[in-house]
Amino acid sequence: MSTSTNKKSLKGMLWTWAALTVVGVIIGLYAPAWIMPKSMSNNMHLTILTMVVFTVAAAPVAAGVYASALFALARWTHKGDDVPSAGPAVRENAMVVTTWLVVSTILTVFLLIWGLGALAVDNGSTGKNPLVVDVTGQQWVWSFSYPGTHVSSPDLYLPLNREVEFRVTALDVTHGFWIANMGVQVDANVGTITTIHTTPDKLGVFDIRCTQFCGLNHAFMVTVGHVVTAQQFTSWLASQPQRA
Ligand SMILES: [Cu+2]
Repeated sequence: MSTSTNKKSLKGMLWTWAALTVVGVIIGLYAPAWIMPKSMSNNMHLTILTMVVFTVAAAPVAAGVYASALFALARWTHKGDDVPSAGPAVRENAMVVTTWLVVSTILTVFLLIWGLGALAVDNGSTGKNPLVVDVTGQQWVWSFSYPGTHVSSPDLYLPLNREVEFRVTALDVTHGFWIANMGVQVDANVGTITTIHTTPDKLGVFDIRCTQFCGLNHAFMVTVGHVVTAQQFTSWLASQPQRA
């Protein structure tokens, strides 16, 4: 393959790369909010934002892979009695190799810093009078109790805009406590209490599911939770039977 053909191929590949990058960025900006569960907490806003940032950052990389694969299929193939061509000599090209190394290093370090930062924010407590909820998983139900109130219920009620500290444990086997709408997911282990925080910021109902296979009825270990106003929460608590 001549140098001019190579240059033409490379130019075409760059245009394909640029076009595919634009497609990837558009998908990254709009798809997460559309595909992921509706956000009902501060954690979930951060989770969706993290998906957007990571997808947008990955778009040029994925576009590069697809562009070179498309060109390898379309151009750099053996035709008739031609001498097979391996395409442009990429590995011997210092600029291509250096650019690839520098860009992928910057991307990886950026994602690492973002990930660690998001994890710290996500797991951190604001320390402002959180509502403590004890969560217990057992085959195949969840139960919730509110320390200081003697209330234990199969229903989870949370007041709006108040931080919640879930203290999660299990009675029989390992379960997984998952509120998709709140970006809350943690294993429920026997004999161990694991805490996780969130602040609900939308009124409504949400599903609570188990994410660890825990036996025959694992798939049915699902219940409904409610985010209500502070006033509704107080009256709900008062209406519950008091356990000794
Ligand atoms: Cu399960």
